[in-house]
Amino acid sequence: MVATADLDGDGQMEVVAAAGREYKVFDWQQGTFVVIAAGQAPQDILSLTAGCLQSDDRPEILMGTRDQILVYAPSESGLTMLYQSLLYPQAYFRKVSVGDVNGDGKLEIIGAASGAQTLYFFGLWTLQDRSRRLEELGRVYLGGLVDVEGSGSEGQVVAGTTEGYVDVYVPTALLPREGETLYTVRRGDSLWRIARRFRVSVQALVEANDLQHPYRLDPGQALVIPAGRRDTS
Ligand SMILES: [Ca+2]
Ligand SMILES: [Ca+2]
Repeated sequence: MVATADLDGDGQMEVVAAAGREYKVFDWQQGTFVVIAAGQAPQDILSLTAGCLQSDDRPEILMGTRDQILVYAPSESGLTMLYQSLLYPQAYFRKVSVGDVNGDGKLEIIGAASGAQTLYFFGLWTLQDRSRRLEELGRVYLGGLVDVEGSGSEGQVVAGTTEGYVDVYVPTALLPREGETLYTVRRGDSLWRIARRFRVSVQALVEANDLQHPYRLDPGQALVIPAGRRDTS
């Protein structure tokens, strides 16, 4: 399978080809395709596409494997893996696509996992320590799932199933947006303490995460911290 993208920003497309675990990047030079980089993914590459997740003009290469989604970016040595999702055992990400699903102007990754029969949404997210991670933003179970295509507009995703193509309703209000922070709940945390630390109201936290009374938090749970008066000290 192949994907094309102008990885080095010279105005000319490079071609990324993948077979098994191996990938190669080809550049058109003096009338012929020349291999300029090659490498191996941790598992067989089941899907491949290009998209600008971090900025408008420098595309990343996205790969789906059996258990996860990987994001590669051009580097001196060819392609370097920048981000990887958590492991989703036997999910089989057979199609990856990009689209601005939540309408914040930033692209999300949409992964169609034929094994899990689930559409997963991922975004590059800034954590409380300012590092970035490829974070799951949401998921939709869809029986017979085989394909997905993100459209560039809010909430619209078209999925292919064994029955044909369907428009998928994505609960976009629950997907975090640019400017918000993801916080991973630690042992001993309470909503009140988290709200105080990030200088937001408890009510804002409850609404941003659609929490139900009595607001029990589990260690490891991801919370969206709404944009606004965040502590930047
Ligand atoms: Ca190029
Ligand atoms: Ca977006």
